[in-house]
Amino acid sequence: MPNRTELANAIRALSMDAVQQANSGHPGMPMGMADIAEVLWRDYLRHNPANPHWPDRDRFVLSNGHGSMLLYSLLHLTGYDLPIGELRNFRQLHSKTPGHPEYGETPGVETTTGPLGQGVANAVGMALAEKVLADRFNRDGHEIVNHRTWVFMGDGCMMEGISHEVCSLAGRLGLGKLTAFWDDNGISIDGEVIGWFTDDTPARFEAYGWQVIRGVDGHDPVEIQRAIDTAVAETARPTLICTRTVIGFGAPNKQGTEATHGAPLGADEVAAARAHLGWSHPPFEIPDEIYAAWSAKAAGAAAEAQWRKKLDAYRRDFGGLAGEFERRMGGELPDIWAERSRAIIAELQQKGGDVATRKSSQMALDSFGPLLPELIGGSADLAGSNNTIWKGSVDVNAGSADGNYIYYGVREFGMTAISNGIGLHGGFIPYCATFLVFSDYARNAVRMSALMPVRNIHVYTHDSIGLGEDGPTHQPVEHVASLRLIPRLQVWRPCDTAESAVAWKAAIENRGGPTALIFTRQNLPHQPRSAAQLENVARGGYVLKEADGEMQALIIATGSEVGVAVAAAGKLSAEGVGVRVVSMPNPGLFLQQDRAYRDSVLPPAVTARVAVEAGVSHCWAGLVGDRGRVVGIDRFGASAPGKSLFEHYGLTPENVSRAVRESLAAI
Ligand SMILES: Cc1ncc(C[n+]2csc(CCOP(=O)(O)OP(=O)(O)O)c2C)c(N)n1
Ligand SMILES: [Mg+2]
Repeated sequence: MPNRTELANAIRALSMDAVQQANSGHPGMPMGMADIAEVLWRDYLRHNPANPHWPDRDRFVLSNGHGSMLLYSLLHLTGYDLPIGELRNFRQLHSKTPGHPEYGETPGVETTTGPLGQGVANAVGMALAEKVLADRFNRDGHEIVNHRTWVFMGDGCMMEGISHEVCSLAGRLGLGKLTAFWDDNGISIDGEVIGWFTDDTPARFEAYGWQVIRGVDGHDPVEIQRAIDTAVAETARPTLICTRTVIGFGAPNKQGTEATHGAPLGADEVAAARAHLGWSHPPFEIPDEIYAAWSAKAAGAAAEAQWRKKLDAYRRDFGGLAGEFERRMGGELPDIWAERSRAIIAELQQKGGDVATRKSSQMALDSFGPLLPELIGGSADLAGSNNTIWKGSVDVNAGSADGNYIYYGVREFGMTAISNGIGLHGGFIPYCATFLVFSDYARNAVRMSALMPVRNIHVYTHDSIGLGEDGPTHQPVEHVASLRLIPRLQVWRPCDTAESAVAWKAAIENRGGPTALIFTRQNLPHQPRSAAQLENVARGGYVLKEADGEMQALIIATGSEVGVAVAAAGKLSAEGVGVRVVSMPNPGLFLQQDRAYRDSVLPPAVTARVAVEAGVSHCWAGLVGDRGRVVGIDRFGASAPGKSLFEHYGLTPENVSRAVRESLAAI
């Protein structure tokens, strides 16, 4: 039986060899954290390599994702479907071993990491999801939800502000099954961190309400084991284990320096490390007895089988709940969803009413929410403004987590990345909210939700100058356009209650990815629609108002400008100009419709076109064409009542009609 050091050295060898082979990558962290990983993965982590999706598995997150070879080595050695050929192909096109761990690319990778600090935020979301799910489904003697979340983080994760946001909240929420390991190696890319990072990290985490285990030798398996035992014994607080390590451990001339962080060690140093570690095997060759000692296949299969037995017993006693648990973990919507959601949209269309779309959003939640116990949301301290609390909202807190509403505090980035983690965990449809202008604070987590992709509903209210007096700091101008730039992100800017409900429905049904829902602060007029028009909202753009008489021009509008467009069309009609109004709450989705549909909405022969949107104008150029005009806002807003700003910036029926006349004159 190989000893622990030899087992850890298998990680070191695979990591330095793969980086050397790729001539690119980060050997230092995997070599430094190998001993910690060996103890955690072989003695504690409950996982089944044959089934990476087993619901009650422990979650492991590599927040310092540059050390991806650590994770790939672990997955390979313990028996996941990640053959040695994939490690040889580290960082190559179409390999399952991308530069940083990517969700969906490699079996066993729970989240995409690399943007430092977000992994720990995802882990907080996963631990929170576990706690909420456990409080919902577990019954006396039937603990069907009982797993832990483990996360590795480096100095970089600690320095990133998001770690403050999320670890603070994790402490408040008492996430006792979350354990973080801080790779305290004193090094980041620019050198010894003493020049820029001298926080008292243990005291910081104690101040958050965490259990902190200080001064663990990250190369001593006995100390590591003792620390993990202490973490597991604590149920009310998350635990930070501070492990002192040597980056690049085992590379005799480079260890302990930034030289090992993100570059191949070089052939000479790799050879020297082999000699130093006593690892005599050629690259990518692992002796059978080391594979045997690492394999988690038998233990993993047994752990899952034992859990399945528990689930069977649960099903016998609580059949309905068991079915609900399986439905939710499978990501299926309730049977009644399709029919009821359609009916709800028809009812809201009927009901009418001039309301702010942020209120429409809440009406959608009030209607859809009772059908969806998996819906879990919150706002970054703007619940009353974002209207994220609906009549079925129940707070989640440390003592009782059986709820569906999270008070995230003023933590937009942390909230969004936590919400990604909840989505990744499974069993939930998460939403999170703030003012649209602060989507920038959250932006990289929005991007990550699209990159992975994971279902997460980003709710943004106060969507333009229309919010008024708070002024340009709070008035988004470029935000809708910039969200539309993120591949795969569905972006909806609805114009009234019915469109808002359709947008919510689409977001809920967007199982494979994220959606941004953009709502106003100010009231908007209700738009009448036929059943066929209502049906077409889901196509992202549709004819809202047909031209009176011959169609001479088109106006395309979104959100709060749809009412302006309708009024402009009315004015023009009175003057004998026939104008069609197209409402386009989701231009990206509209552009994915088939050509016949697109041409039926925007007939190519009609080249007099105006787009109107209270934001930057350039994204409409393609749809309006050479002869078209865009009424938008290509500068910052101002502090004044919203109505006067709409006039000041020319978002008026008069100005839009003028633009239509200009466009007509250009053809
Ligand atoms: C948000 C973000 N900023 C910058 C980087 C680039 N980067 C990758 S690793 C790293 C330094 C990390 O230091 P540490 O966590 O101590 O890693 P170690 O060198 O100890 O492995 C930086 C700046 C990144 N990946 N993510
Ligand atoms: Mg470091």
